[in-house]
Amino acid sequence: MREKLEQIRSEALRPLADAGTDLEEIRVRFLGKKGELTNVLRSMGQLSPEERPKIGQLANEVRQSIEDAIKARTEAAKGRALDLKLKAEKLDVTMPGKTPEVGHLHPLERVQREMEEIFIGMGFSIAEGPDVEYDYYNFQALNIPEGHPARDTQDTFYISDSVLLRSQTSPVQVRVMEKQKPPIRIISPGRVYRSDELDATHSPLFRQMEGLVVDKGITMGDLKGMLETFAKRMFGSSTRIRFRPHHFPFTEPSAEVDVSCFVCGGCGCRVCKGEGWIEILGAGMVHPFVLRNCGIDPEIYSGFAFGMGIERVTMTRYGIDDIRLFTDNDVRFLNQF
Ligand code: 2NM
Repeated sequence: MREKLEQIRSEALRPLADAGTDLEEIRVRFLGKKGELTNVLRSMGQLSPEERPKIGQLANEVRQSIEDAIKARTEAAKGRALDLKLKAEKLDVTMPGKTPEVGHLHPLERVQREMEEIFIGMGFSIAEGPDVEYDYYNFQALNIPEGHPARDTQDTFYISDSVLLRSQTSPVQVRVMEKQKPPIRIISPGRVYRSDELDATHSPLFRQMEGLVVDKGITMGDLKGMLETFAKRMFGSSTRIRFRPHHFPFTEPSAEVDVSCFVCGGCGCRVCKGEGWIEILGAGMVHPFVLRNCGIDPEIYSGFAFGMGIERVTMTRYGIDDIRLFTDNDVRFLNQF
């Protein structure tokens, strides 16, 4: 029996020296319920009382040595697995991080929001309306009847005889005046359409921001003061404004408004083309006919209105010389903002 035990010990330990051995298989084969060592222990009843404790002790030693060997092998295997895992998942904390690509607002959107903030700061609300409009709201209500020459300079795209793509955002203001009693203080930013040929300074689709204030006792002085505040906030605190007489069918009197060049301060440079002034908007006192068309009594109320192109303001602000850059989708251009 002694030899049998020694044989079990060497047979069990031999394969344990080999890294590929299945440890569980060894455990079951030698130490399991029907294992070889267990079989020997079961037959110990045949031994003499003197021999029994000695063989028992040896059997325990053999069991212990096999258990120890299996345990050592298990630990070693675990260590190896951990080594492999650590190697595979090695993290070099000194590596430069991957900067996530974060987009940003399109320059037109940015300038539009900046303009909105300035007007909101002066008590204006934002009004919106449909891009597809009735001829009535886009022209007739604004004192531009059929056959009026202003229809040529604001020629747009017609969906039918009476439905078109708006050529300005004034129809939004007509709709507000129809619905709301003065005081009214709104801006209407949005897309407008004109059947112009695309070139460096014209586009059949561009953005406008118009403004409208209607109340008792509103004067040209209110218009000037408000526009001056806007110009200073938009182009810098030393900016001055200048009114030049003009004609719009929907305002009387009307003016074109220039801002002093924010690059040269008025001396003349590349940005203002030597003028010292840059034209940025049109404005005037809302024509009494327009007020009346919208159900507002011009004997009681007066108002001013203004309109400007957002592309134009953005091009002036950043020295951009071609309106097509805004829609070319060239990231070399867009990433500069
Ligand atoms: C401009 C210039 C001058 C204007 C007029 C109106 C309305 F609806 F009140 F009559 N809205 N916007 C206006 C006046 C627009 O754009 C160059």
